[in-house]
Amino acid sequence: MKRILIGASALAGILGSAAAALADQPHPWQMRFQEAATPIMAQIERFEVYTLWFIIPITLLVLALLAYCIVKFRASVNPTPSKTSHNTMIEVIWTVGPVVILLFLAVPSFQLLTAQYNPPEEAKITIKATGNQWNWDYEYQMEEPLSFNAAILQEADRAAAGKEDMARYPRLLAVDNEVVVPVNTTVRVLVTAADVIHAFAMPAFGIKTDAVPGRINEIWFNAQKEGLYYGQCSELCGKDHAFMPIAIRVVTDEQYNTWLTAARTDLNGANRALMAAVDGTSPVAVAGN
Ligand SMILES: [Cu+2]
Repeated sequence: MKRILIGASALAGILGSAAAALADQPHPWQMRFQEAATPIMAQIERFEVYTLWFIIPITLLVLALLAYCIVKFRASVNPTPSKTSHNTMIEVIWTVGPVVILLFLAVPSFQLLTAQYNPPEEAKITIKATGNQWNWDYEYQMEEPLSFNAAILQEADRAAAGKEDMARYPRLLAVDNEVVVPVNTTVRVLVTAADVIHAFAMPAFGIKTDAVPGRINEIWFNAQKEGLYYGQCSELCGKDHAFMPIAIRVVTDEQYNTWLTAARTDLNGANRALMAAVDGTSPVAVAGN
């Protein structure tokens, strides 16, 4: 018995650490959101649960009323149907009730919407993301700008890129050049497109906005957990719409600064050095010891 318990707790530990390492990614049969990495996504999750407290009772109430009416007022036991057409009390209740419910939903909903558009502080980094058919251009807007293209990681390039770990660099989500940002930093993303409408979406950050040619949409995030996060273009944009993922790597300030300096002259080298630094100290490696 004791052995079973030890085995079970070891298994739970392994599953727990594996889950932590992969918390930033979608997984098969996922029913809920990816784990929140920003305060906004946490707020979205809270609002979703809060909304369910209204939706579920209302659905059950309507279902119960329907069932009651179907049984009680069926034709076979009501040969002469009632001619009742108005009831003031019921009409007041079913007008005032929904209004009150909508108010309870509207207030936190507008609070969330306001928070999504108003970063609590001036963004420290501004990155412009331009959607192309079918990849993304990124431009770090600073005195000495840094720009690069990020496309889906081709299976043939996996080994050369050092991205053979399928758990960390999943098929259809991994890219050749990730966006790199420091943890606990407010980042502004200016989203636009060069050809057709795309959409920049990062589920764990709670951001999704259209990338429209000739327009700039502004969003922001403040990732509070290091890791590699994946999103996808979320607007049907042509035949390779499903093949233009978005990958953002959240690292420490120090790792970010080292990467940024190196990336200006050698992006590939900077990415390789960062991967060695980050993947070497990952939760997976620690759990394996
Ligand atoms: Cu697209």
